[in-house]
Amino acid sequence: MIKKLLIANRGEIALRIIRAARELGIRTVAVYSEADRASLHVRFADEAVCIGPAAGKLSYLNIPSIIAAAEVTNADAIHPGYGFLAENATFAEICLESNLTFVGPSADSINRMGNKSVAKETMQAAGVPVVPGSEGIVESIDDARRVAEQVGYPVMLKAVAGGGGKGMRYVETAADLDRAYATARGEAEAAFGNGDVYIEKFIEEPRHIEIQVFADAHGNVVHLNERECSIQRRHQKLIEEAPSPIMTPELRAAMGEAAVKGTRSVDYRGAGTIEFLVDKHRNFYFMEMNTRIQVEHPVTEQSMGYDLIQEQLIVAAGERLTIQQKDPVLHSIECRINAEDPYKDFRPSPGRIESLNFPGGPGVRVDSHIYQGYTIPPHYDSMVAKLITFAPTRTEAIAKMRRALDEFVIEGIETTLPFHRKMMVNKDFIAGTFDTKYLDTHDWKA
Ligand code: MV4
Repeated sequence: MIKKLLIANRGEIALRIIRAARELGIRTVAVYSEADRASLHVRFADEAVCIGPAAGKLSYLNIPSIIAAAEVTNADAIHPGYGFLAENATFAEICLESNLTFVGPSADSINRMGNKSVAKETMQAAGVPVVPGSEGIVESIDDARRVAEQVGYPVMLKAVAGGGGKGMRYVETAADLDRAYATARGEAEAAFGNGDVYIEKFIEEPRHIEIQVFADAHGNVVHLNERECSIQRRHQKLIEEAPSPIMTPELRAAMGEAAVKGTRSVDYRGAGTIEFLVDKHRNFYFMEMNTRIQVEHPVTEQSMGYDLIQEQLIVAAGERLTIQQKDPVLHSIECRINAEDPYKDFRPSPGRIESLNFPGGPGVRVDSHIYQGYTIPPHYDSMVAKLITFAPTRTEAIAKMRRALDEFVIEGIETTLPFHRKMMVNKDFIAGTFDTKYLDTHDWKA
């Protein structure tokens, strides 16, 4: 087993990983930037090493500095968390060369899923349904026009180097294609240094439903059912739940089987997520594979009764999976509490937490790194807490969430708490009849 784990991250996920490691008897090393000296992950780890100035590029993305911290502390493994270096194939490779276990898939798996067009072809070859569109990238505007006519408008142009909504263009009709093709290529080139794009038929009013997968180094692959992630704003998820309110046993079996096939076909190891678009007829299409643990992993943990971070550490050490594929046990919902003002277009609101009360009681979990007197630095992500509830039914999980949101006090900064309080009494949310466009087309305050 791993003896000493370095956590190459900050905030709530760093704390979450320290907690999982400690329960397994694994020693922990925190790394931190100059802006994070007063962070809880620094206090709760067995050791802590400063790796650079506040800017992410100079600290949490600084590979030589992180590897040096692992070497001076004699760590034997690195957990990258999510964001930062979590899906950086070069980092995974350097860990391997430095005799450090990277808690995640191989550099090769990361690379194969990082190019979105290659990922799509790989999944299609494995028998996973994909959105009709170009075979690989479109080589020219003529190629683009031909494919778009063939699949029918509207279509989407997507950057092969993109993902999560970056480098995407909606194309309503043939008259818009020339301009959209040029801007998509230009944006992708500027953002990723790779202007290549591919085309897909546009799926109307889709839901974003993803399947959690897990694989060990012995050829065992399981799925842990779905998470519903359609409540998003500008491609930022705000509420997630497991199971999805639209799921049927048949659809779950079909999506789960597709996810396992896809995972097997890339020789995957560790925790991964297969993202699907689901249309109103409950057809599902592969979108992307995330080769990391995700922010919303707690809803799967609470729905299934497993510790996914511990499972990552177990399979990274070369041991067999200890979790089993099975139906969901409980319903779980997560609200992301961000330091943002929902009344001012979700503008960031960093600053000092003057007073704080976390909710508690049965069926309530808070994953957070904040404390009274803590100052949220302006340099990083605005998420300050995840509030998770779980109960036998969705109705009960929502009731618990309302009660927990009422107990949650954060003073000194603006947060998304008022948004969540409103959503938990929203009739479309309660009915489960929302798609990915919901927050961009409905005023949450109404
Ligand atoms: C789509 C789509 C409709 N049709 N692809 C957005 C995130 C990126 N991973 C892919 N996205 C979409 N791809 C086709 N062919 C609609 C979206 C989309 C979306 C997807 C998931 C969650 C929220 C979304 C919000 C707007 C658009």
